[in-house]
Amino acid sequence: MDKTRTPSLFPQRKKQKGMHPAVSLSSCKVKFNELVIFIMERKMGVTRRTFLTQLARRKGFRVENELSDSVTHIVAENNSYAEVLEWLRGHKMRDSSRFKLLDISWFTACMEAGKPVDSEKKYQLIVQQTYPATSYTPELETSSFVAGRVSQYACQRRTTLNNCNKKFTDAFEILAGNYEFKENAVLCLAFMRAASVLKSLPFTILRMHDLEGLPCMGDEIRAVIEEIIDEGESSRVKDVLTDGRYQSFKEFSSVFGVGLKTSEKWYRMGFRTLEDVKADKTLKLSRMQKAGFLHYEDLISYVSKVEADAVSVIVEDAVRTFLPDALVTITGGFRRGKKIGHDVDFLITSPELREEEEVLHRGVLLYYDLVESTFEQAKLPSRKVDAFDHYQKCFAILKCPQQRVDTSNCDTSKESEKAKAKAWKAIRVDLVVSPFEQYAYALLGWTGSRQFERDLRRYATHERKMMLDNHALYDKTKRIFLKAKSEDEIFAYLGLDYLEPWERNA
Ligand code: DCT
Ligand code: MG
Repeated sequence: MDKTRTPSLFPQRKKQKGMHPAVSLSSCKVKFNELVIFIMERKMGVTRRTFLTQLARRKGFRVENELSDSVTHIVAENNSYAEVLEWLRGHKMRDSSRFKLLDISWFTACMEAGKPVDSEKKYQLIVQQTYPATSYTPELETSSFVAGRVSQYACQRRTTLNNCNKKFTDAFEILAGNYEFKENAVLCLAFMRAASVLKSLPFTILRMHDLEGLPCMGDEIRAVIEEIIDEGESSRVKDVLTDGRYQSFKEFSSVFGVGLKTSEKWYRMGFRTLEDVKADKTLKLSRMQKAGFLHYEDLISYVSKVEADAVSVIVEDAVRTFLPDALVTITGGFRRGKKIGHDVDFLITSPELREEEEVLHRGVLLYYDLVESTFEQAKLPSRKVDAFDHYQKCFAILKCPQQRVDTSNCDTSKESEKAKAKAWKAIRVDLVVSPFEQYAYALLGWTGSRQFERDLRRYATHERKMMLDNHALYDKTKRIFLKAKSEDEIFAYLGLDYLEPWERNA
């Protein structure tokens, strides 16, 4: 179960009134004199507040109905630090330092323990004051943060591109990449998950204490963080970056069409660099790899937003020639607000969609690898969190007119001179065609990030007994497919708060 949710022991709304006889202050013996609790009704409602008050009193806690001078602990639910302060000001309480301002999770922990638990940092409503100058954003100043409430699922965390912990997440991603090259899926995932958690934090980790209460922070992860805090860098990351095998795999897999299997094969054959590979004229390359080598320089340089927009125009024009009412949507990183990407992803649909194959048409494509649709109606969603979908899709390289940017006083190297001379740039484009009824699922699946998608499926399976993939959502309890017209509806079926695309950068 998701540990961050309030246990069902404390219902959000008590339906039957009078289940517990009213407990007055005098009828319960106070066992814990050292603290006096006040529960804020704001956003909680009177019924739930009464229920919690009575529960605490029965367990020997002193809970005041009014915000009197004797109160030491204020408990709030779904209120940010700023909201609590505002509320206190409205009640003529200017000095909030007199109280501990605590999240409901502290109260829950006390009830479970049957005694006061330490009001440690993870339960406190606080203003994060640890932003370094570079990542400080004023809107975060007023937000509240409760570490114990950070979900283990990326789909329950709002993750924007404002990463305050890049120093750590970059290191984790290098280590995860190395574990992937070594086919150690468990450690690869552990580092990816930890990176994803840190990306969602509204503050920078400055000391080990800051990790308290956060999910996915195992011993290996902590050791790396500790070293970076103490030494400024990780010796493990340094070792990986200077490791010959890692360097070769990194170089090999930078070629379009080269994955883990080919990298391994080339390494086993004694190749160490792409120059070695190219020098072997007997080596058989796939069509994709040949295109990858041919357009290598263009493809390893990032695609900018300006270029992505230009590609959009080309793709839309091309698709509309065949399907005048087609809906062409940018997905992937650009939909999540990224300014650069390794490719541009598109989802294409139309209420009129019949002959799909016409959509994925040649014309402007320098290379394309067409994958026909393999979708079967009424087939259950895949169980695998990383499974690929069955849409007709096309991994293509598109010939895109160079987007002129003023580089007059920048780079004058030979390479850039060569690039300027070329009127076009090769850009990797993924085109996916979905039937109109599956559009919402396809959009959600192709927007990413990968970690977000993995956790969304994991969440559906483990928390909701549902099966989700890029085509459908299946409720195993009710044994029905849930139809959705928008991403909103899918979040709602899963009982999740809606996350905007730019909050899915997990
Ligand atoms: N996707 C996924 N699982 C995969 C591959 C992709 O769920 N194994 C989804 C999530 C992102 C989307 O498809 C597009 O994939 P990429 O282009 O690889 O990712 P991106 O987020 O767009 O990253 P980049 O900016 O590097 O293109
Ligand atoms: Mg992409």
